[in-house]
Amino acid sequence: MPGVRVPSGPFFKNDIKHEPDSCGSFIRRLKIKMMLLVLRLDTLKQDMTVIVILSSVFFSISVWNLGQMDIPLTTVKFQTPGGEGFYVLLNSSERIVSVNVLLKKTADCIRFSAYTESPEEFVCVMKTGLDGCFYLPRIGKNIILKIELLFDDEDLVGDQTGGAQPFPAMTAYPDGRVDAKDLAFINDCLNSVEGWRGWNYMADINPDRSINGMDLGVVLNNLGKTGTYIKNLTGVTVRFDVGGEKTPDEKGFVQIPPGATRFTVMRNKQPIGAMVTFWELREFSLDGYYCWRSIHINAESSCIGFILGPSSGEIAEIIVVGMGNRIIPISSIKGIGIDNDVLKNLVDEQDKVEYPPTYMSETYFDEIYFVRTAEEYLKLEEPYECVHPPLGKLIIATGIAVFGYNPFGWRIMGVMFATLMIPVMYFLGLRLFETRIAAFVASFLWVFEFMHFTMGRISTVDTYVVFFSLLSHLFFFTYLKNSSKNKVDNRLLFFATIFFSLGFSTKWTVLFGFIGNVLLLTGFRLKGLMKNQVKWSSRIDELIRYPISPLFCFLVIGIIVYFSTFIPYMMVGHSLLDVFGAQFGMYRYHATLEATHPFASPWWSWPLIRTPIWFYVSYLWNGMVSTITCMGNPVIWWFGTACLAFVIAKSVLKRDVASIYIVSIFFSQWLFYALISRCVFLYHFYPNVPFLVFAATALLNDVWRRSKKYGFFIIAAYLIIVVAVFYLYYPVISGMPCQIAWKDSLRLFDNWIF
Ligand SMILES: [Ca+2]
Ligand SMILES: [Ca+2]
Ligand SMILES: [Ca+2]
Repeated sequence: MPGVRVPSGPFFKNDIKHEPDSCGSFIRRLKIKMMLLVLRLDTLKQDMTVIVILSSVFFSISVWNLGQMDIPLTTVKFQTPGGEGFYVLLNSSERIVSVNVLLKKTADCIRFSAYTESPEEFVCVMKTGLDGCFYLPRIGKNIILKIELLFDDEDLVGDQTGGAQPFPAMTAYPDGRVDAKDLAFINDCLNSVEGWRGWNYMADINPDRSINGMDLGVVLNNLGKTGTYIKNLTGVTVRFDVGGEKTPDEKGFVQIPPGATRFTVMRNKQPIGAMVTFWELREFSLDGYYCWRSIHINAESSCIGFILGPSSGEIAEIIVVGMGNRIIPISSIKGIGIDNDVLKNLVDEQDKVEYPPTYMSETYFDEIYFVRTAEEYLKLEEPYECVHPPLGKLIIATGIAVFGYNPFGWRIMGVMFATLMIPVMYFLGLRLFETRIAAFVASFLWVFEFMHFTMGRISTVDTYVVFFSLLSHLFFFTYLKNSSKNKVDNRLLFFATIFFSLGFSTKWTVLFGFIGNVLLLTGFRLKGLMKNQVKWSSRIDELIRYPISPLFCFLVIGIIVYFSTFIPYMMVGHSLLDVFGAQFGMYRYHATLEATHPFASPWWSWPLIRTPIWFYVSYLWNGMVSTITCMGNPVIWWFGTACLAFVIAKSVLKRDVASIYIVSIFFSQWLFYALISRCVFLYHFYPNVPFLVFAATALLNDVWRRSKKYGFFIIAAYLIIVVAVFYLYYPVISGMPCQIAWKDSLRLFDNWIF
């Protein structure tokens, strides 16, 4: 590296020579070895070695549990005003804890009502006349009826009670004989009307919503008679007064059409008497993008039915979960007004299901927008998310194209770019401080920085933003530094502008840092011109010669780059006019966004890590949890923030270019957020975290310069603490399952919710 000052070899040798012998030969040998190790950082070959080692470390710890590659992918699409549905049958009646639905995509929500044959959902029982007719009870809209038994024997009319099993939920049901028990039952209910206390639908034999002498008369008429009920329900249908004849499902359930008030049970088109039960439906409304949603059932049943409300969406898989998180095998799935062949996709990939789910097999936080939009770009569908320019989503799409549509594929490009940031940090550190130890410290800290790690693994676009902005800073700073030595290299400015425009094509926020760079560049140039040029006109001429005119030319190229990232947007059927319209749309979105969020935090609180963002949680078994929080490594953030004071002092007192650069870019990228009224999050601070790292590096580098011996141990101690804290927090920044007690012990403040 030309122009880089490095610690010279003899300095160390002298140092080592003067060590007192009392240190012991082992420690002395160890010290010599460590010093030699550091000395090896002296060559470019060692630059690459350090970069490769640090990058490999980061890549390995990021990628090994990034996400599954084999996930349920066959889906069923629903687009319906409601009414259809399906039911799943189990091999036997089991205690069902929950049904879990893997939503592939929902336009709004998938709404449905679910039912089981559990006593908790039983509402009432009634018996039709021999003609199969009865009114629909006034027990709420959300009910389903079930045909239990049939009878075609007139002698059974009036047999309303006295039964034992198999209907544990019901207090009154027939036993096959009309006797004194039935008489007593009707007598008890006498003189009540529907809805009153003591009302029982079973007692209303003559169906007129009141229990009176007529009902009692029927029993008296048939007293002493016996008969047998028919359990075989083949050929049964139910006709409703609003029209439509429905066939019961395998368990006898029949959906009640809206507006119906009466019904008739039929067998082979002939009315027949029936005992009918009514069950409550539970309503659910689910939304999401490739994520699991759990429906609490807690019932004993061998069947679970789903009746769709007005819905639009796609479901990938459904599992039934029993006690102890066990996935209960589904024996079959049947449609209610839906072809059975279509529905098999809901239960065909049971072996690929991770339950309880973790981030390994589903989307979390803003992935629901970015993965979705990336997938849509790949399929040339209308992109869902349009509040940021397309480049970030196109990069995500590249990963999906190579590794397939799965959590690993969604996230791998983020890890790649997060890894590539390590060499950028190294070289920016080298340029800023001109020592290899500083380059090493900066890139080492970057490996173990929480936000860099967490944001690198989530499939959002911030990693690309920071990568491009850092690269842009690297070229800007090199240009600035060279031009202060009167070596103007416009190629550097070109790359600085291009990387800025790539960042700008991902998120507009890189503009803040770019403005900082341009102001700094102009300021430095003007300061130089104030010395050399006397007249203002010639100063302005010079200023236009550079940096303004090359910057302007490169910006034009940058604008072309920016708009070319919209080509895929045009490929899905948008005109150039739409592309311009999208610019205003994006601006309007951010300018008028008034949403609030429990994990939003004011800009000034960011360096303190006051409000980490809780990205994901899934409670597993045995007190384990998979949780992901987005926060900073406190040892880097708090120390780095404190070191900023040192850097500010150095930039003011010593006019040190590197210090001025760190301070200017840090504050230009940060203070812009003071002007923004929309709700902002800790991750908006991400582009500034490298500068906290550089602030910490600046101080450590100074210590190193003053005393190699103490510097070495102070730096080593600091880096060890950083790694130790990273190790402690690894489960909660990665989502690796850990004990809840462990996770809770890491919550140093009440605001640290994860
Ligand atoms: Ca499937
Ligand atoms: Ca009876
Ligand atoms: Ca009656």
